[in-house]
Amino acid sequence: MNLRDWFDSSFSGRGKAIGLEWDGAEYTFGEVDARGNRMARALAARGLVKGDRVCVYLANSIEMIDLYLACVKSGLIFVPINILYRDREMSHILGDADPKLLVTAADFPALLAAAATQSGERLPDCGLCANDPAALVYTSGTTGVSKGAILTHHNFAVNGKNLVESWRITAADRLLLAPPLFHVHALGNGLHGWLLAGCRMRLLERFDHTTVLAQFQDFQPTLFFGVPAMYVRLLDTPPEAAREIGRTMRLFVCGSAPLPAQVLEEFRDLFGHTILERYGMTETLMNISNPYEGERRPGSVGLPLPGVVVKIVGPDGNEVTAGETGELWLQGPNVFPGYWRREDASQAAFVDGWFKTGDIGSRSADGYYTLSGRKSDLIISGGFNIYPREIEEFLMEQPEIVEAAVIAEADRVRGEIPVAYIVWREGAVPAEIESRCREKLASFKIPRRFESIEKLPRNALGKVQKHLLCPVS
Ligand code: MLC
Ligand code: AMP
Repeated sequence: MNLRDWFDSSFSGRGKAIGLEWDGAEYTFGEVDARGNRMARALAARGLVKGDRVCVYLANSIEMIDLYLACVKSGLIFVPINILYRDREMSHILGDADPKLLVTAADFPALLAAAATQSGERLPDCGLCANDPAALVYTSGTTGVSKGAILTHHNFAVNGKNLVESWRITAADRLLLAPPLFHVHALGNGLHGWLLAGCRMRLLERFDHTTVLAQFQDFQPTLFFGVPAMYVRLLDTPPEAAREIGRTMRLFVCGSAPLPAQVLEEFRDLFGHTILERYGMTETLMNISNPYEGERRPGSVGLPLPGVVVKIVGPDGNEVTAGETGELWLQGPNVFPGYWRREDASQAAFVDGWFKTGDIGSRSADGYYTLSGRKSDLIISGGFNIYPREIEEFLMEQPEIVEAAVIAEADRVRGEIPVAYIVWREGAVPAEIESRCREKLASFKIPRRFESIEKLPRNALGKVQKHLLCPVS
């Protein structure tokens, strides 16, 4: 099934029901649908046709939803770009995705004005197939260069159906959505869950820990999706307010990075809810989830979602037995077909039809999966992925730096933060190194400390031994 048909059947009969709250205003599903149709016509008027890429560099907003719906409805490929990215990071994506249109906040008023002159009536059929790409979502590869994961209508539809059924999302829910729509967490789970279930959603521009409590109190959601850093922030909620929120909430879901068992337990004491932890990836959307009914096991990501097949493979390429550790390989209708225009990387990502996640974990005798690490030195900070090599390459472009290594350090709120170890050219330690990083890199990638070191520890083959610098504790 393609998403357009599915959204249409979800919209039908709900035209007058309030579907969206954004920036203090309410919108019916009929208005959300018509806005998408108008935007689709405005894009068509600019000459965009099925298969063209639309890069979108926007913070969460109703306009981002308009654009997503417009793309889905007309077979355009939606390419969200992390709003925290700077020119250097964006230019790679723009070159690679080769879009017909880039939409930023600056161009938005003109596009919106054009959309306002269009009809909101149902669009003509555009011959969509289930395997047509709906989005390219860029994910930093182990090489430091990001690759566009092609996500089809079918990938998103299967994922959405799985989540709506597994997490019992219904039209009666009230979803408070705070994570950024440029990642699959908010896009694939939040936006699709909302549209497929036909519930009411209040969209926030971002998770701001100073105002989110007031949002909970005012909106009284039943459903919340967050990364662990958000749950750590919510632990600061005064006990009485937390209990009050807990009374109207139905389900808190967490993912994108490991949720420490202690946070799950402290959260349960405070809010009276056991967070449901699940595991996903840009390339596969959601794979494994703790059950809605049944044991939500602290420290575990749960059981495979319907249709997802998981095997754990040891270093010799053979499947290991329960309790043993190895790399998680996956198959399922949620798994992406490959990377955009990267045949080499796509081939390297699969073995005999199995997608190699790069995540290390084990399965218990009763079928629960636990993740214990990653094959690459990927750092996940607040749910945002950071490939050390990208930062190291930038640092080594600085004339004062001989070499640099970036590693993860444990952080109470963000899980991990990047720290740089730097070998400086003699006598040169520029104070402005941090501001140079800030100018060129997304804020979450900026090393939180710069440690000077005489030389980097290397093994006999010359490979940097990062574990000797400062292990994540
Ligand atoms: C973070 N920052 C933002 C921002 N999010 N700035 C603007 N808009 C946003 N949406 C920046 C701030 O500028 C700041 O930079 C730093 O991040 C921390 O901000 P903070 O206010 O102190 O926030 P904090 O309480 O630390 O929480 C950060 C956070 C953010 C949790 C809100 O990390 C976040 O939104 N994470 C969600 C990431 C996500 O959705 N990942 C899903 C990937 S998909 P500075 O420099 O001032 O410190 C995936 C698959 C799966 O992984 O399984 O889901
Ligand atoms: P991304 O490439 O941004 O989609 O990030 C996907 C990665 O996030 C996965 O490969 C995991 O390493 C990590 N991840 C997602 N959910 C969890 C979780 N519940 N626990 C631990 N790691 C997770």
